[in-house]
Amino acid sequence: MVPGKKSLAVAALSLCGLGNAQQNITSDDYFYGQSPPVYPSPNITGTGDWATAYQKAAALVAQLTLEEKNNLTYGIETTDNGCAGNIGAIPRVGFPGLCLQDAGNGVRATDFVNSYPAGLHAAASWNKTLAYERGWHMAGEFKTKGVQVALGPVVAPLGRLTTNGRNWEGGAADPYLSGAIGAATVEGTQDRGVMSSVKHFIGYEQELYRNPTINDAGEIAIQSISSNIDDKTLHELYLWPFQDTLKSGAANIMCSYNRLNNSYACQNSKALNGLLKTELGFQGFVVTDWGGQHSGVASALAGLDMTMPTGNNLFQPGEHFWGPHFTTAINNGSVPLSRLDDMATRILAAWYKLGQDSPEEPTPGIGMPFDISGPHEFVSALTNEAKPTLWAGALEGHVLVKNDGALPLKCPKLISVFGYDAIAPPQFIPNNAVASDPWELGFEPAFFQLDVLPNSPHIVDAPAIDQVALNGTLSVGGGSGGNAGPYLSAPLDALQQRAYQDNTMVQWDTSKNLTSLGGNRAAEACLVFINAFATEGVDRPGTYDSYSDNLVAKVASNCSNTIVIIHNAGVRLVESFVDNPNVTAIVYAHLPGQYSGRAITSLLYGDDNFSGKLPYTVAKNETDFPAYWHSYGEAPYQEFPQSDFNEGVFIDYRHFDAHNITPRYEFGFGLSYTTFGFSDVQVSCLESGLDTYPSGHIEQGGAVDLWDNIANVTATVTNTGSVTGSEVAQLYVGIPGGPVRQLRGFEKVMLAPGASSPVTFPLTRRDLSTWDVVAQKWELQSGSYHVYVGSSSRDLPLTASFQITTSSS
Ligand SMILES: *[C@@H]1O[C@H](CO)[C@@H](O)[C@H](O)[C@H]1NC(C)=O
Ligand SMILES: *[C@@H]1O[C@H](CO)[C@@H](O)[C@H](O)[C@H]1NC(C)=O
Ligand SMILES: *[C@@H]1O[C@H](CO)[C@@H](O)[C@H](O)[C@H]1NC(C)=O
Ligand SMILES: *[C@@H]1O[C@H](CO)[C@@H](O)[C@H](O)[C@H]1NC(C)=O
Ligand SMILES: *[C@@H]1O[C@H](CO)[C@@H](O)[C@H](O)[C@H]1NC(C)=O
Ligand SMILES: *[C@@H]1O[C@H](CO)[C@@H](O)[C@H](O)[C@H]1NC(C)=O
Ligand SMILES: *[C@@H]1O[C@H](CO)[C@@H](O)[C@H](O)[C@H]1NC(C)=O
Ligand SMILES: *[C@@H]1O[C@H](CO)[C@@H](O)[C@H](O)[C@H]1NC(C)=O
Ligand SMILES: *[C@@H]1O[C@H](CO)[C@@H](O)[C@H](O)[C@H]1NC(C)=O
Ligand SMILES: *[C@@H]1O[C@H](CO)[C@@H](O)[C@H](O)[C@H]1NC(C)=O
Ligand SMILES: *[C@@H]1O[C@H](CO)[C@@H](O)[C@H](O)[C@H]1NC(C)=O
Ligand SMILES: CC(=O)N[C@H]1CO[C@H](CO)[C@@H](O)[C@@H]1O
Repeated sequence: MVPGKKSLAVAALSLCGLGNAQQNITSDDYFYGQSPPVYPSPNITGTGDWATAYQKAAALVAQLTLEEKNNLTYGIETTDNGCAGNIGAIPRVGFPGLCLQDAGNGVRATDFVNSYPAGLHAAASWNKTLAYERGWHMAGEFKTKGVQVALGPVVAPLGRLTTNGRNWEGGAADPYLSGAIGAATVEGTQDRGVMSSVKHFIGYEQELYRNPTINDAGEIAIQSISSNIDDKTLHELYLWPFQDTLKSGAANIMCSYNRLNNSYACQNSKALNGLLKTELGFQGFVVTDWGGQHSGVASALAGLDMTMPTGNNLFQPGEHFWGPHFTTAINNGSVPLSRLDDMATRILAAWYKLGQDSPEEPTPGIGMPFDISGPHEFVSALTNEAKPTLWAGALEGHVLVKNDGALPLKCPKLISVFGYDAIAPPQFIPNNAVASDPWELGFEPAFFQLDVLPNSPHIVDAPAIDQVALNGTLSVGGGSGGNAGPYLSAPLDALQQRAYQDNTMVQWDTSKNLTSLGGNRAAEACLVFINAFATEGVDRPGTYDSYSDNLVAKVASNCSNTIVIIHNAGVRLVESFVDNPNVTAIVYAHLPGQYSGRAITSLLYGDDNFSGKLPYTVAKNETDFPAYWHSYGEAPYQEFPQSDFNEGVFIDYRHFDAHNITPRYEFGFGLSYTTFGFSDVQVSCLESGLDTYPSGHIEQGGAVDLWDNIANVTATVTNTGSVTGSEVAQLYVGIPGGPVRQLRGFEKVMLAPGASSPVTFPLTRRDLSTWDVVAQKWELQSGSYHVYVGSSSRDLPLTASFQITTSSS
């Protein structure tokens, strides 16, 4: 394919005209027109706090030659600096280049860095301060290692698909929670002078068919999955968290692999020129996901600014899109020079805005681990100052969902420990650049019989894997979101350490085919560690597996105090054992990072209190979820697989509420060793000034008056139990005409026994509006707004309501 072919949306054909579908679709011409054309690509304007950076960037770009400007837009391959992506230096003007590196759990593919709790774990903490600190300390390590752009955080996938293999990287199946945690992460990261690359823009909700499938002749046989999303759903659900991170200053956005309304996300003009650069006023640059570019001229005109890892077509070797030859398209007028100027200005403005022009900025490049010839040999990013955040982060993402008095453990004389997930994996040797995350290190699970086969003919993008990581405790998921820390605290090791303190005896059997039940002595508590694995490149084959369920059943059959701990990289159903009277406690331990064992031990013994809440719904049955399996290519679209987001905004708890389905554990749920009471709900709402929108003034993040404070809800939380604990007070709002209720505020407070604290939830215009597809703007609704405050999406003891009247009604 030559650059520019299949570029603009030209014809408006509709899927409706297909009749009885006799004819298979073999050309993507058929799909043109489904994503509206939005051209030309908006220039950076330097609005808001981008003014100075924009001026500096424009001045530098004015000095650059065509080739130098072009060089800023595409990645170059190096063999010696270890970065996932590199932008070359322009020594003539003192620009040292950029290093772009994975990702969400800490610096990937190197040594002497920490392995942080995963995005899912951070979301389960519901602690914005902690998310900020996690971003800040992670970024310190990126900086020390010589990275300018950290390839995270993840706010897409949002978690539409229950079995998505990457839900653990972001993890909140709600745009408000995802946006709040994502925005705090961006602030922490960028305050440290490292750019966030918020990903993956947009509609990236399944791994199957995320990339084109190549046939034996080297041709593209199947195009990427198309996420077909209506305008209202896109705004109210999938764009929302991106908007929050842009408002927080995100300097970089990564466009995704999938197509959106059949147009590839990295050349979708409606998404990039329209939503991102016009409606949300984005000032920074858009980079492709690695290999996400599928055209040259078309992607440039649609708003793409940088391509990675090179300008070559990764799917058709020998062909190129951008790169050294892209200047031809500028010289012959296919792409206006002003577009290239804008790409270069956006990239350099982001660089100036983050202060990366400082002489203190480390040379780009992390160096190859243990490679003494590399530029950064033996650079340790490990510090004492990061430890409290790693520790708090590991603790707060654990969610206790069942406790029949089994926990906390009280100086037990004898405990038994079971399960493949209790022990450290057999290998941990991060001695080369490619084998330096758990997936590549061999923490991967062994194959065994799948319990639940996905409803798809084949998995094309990665080898099929099983549901569990059998080889040892799961502290992080697989793929580019994972990384390896300096050491790993496994549960059994930490429990043994704790036993020392109490003179406890520990029995264990972590053999894969449990052959004993811990000897002949009845333990006071039997701890069973199981997991639910997920990795990039493949969706999960299910959300429960009979191997682990049988393991729990076997232990519980002979132990009346069986405590189940699940390291889960996504939703994990528990129906086979949740009602077993011998299963006295269940913990969703998520993916805590390197302090995993110490954290769960401290929580099990009550040295620290549980304070996490589920950032997703756990159903009683998989059929209760609105979108459980991924979509695949069905005739007549088998070459162009389609995923229709027909459920609209009704994912996760919005779906369970709308259809009155009782979940096993609802969104927002989590127990503590203490109890909390809620009282004194009050609402104050502006009575005038509600019709001024839109003012027309757009800064990065969108129209500035979307962030006007329209109402406040206040309440009081009291610790009614006997130990100190933290509660996440949650605010849900029912907007007239919208879902029953949607999360619109949360505050986590720590309280001593008997203590009370006020909580305030400020509500913005956007929080209280719905997206009007005709007016193309957010609109407050006239009518009665219902307000709910409590400890989960279904435990909401406080209710109130207030009226909004707009003149348009
Ligand atoms: C369309 O594709 C399906 C599945 O590959 C095949 O069974 C069918 O025969 C094809 N129809 C036509 C008209 O080619
Ligand atoms: C996708 O198509 C829907 C339905 O026509 C439309 O509402 C929406 O704006 C389109 N979005 C994009 C990004 O093309
Ligand atoms: C971008 O700026 C250039 C230079 O001022 C101008 O020629 C071009 O028309 C602008 N593009 C848009 C879309 O405003
Ligand atoms: C542009 O990048 C290429 C590839 O790294 C390099 O060979 C060339 O010297 C660069 N050109 C300029 C003018 O810096
Ligand atoms: C201009 O150059 C581009 C890139 O090589 C090519 O795709 C396009 O066909 C050329 N256009 C003209 C009018 O020559
Ligand atoms: C594992 O357990 C199964 C059934 O419980 C049994 O049939 C099998 O022989 C066991 N394998 C080993 C190696 O003990
Ligand atoms: C069950 O536990 C008892 C102690 O309560 C022990 O004597 C017995 O051996 C255990 N059964 C098995 C099958 O391990
Ligand atoms: C519970 O455990 C006891 C042994 O402590 C055992 O006798 C009983 O059968 C178990 N019950 C179930 C439902 O497994
Ligand atoms: C869900 O329901 C189906 C059909 O009744 C059943 O086969 C399956 O085991 C159930 N899943 C769970 C987790 O109970
Ligand atoms: C919300 O509370 C803040 C802080 O107390 C106050 O400044 C603001 O005016 C309040 N807004 C409304 C709409 O009551
Ligand atoms: C939230 O995290 C911060 C930073 O780790 C911590 O200081 C604070 O205590 C946490 N908040 C609650 C309520 O637990
Ligand atoms: C790296 C590693 O130890 N992998 C092992 C995981 O477990 C399976 C099944 O027990 C082994 O076959 C692998 O060698």
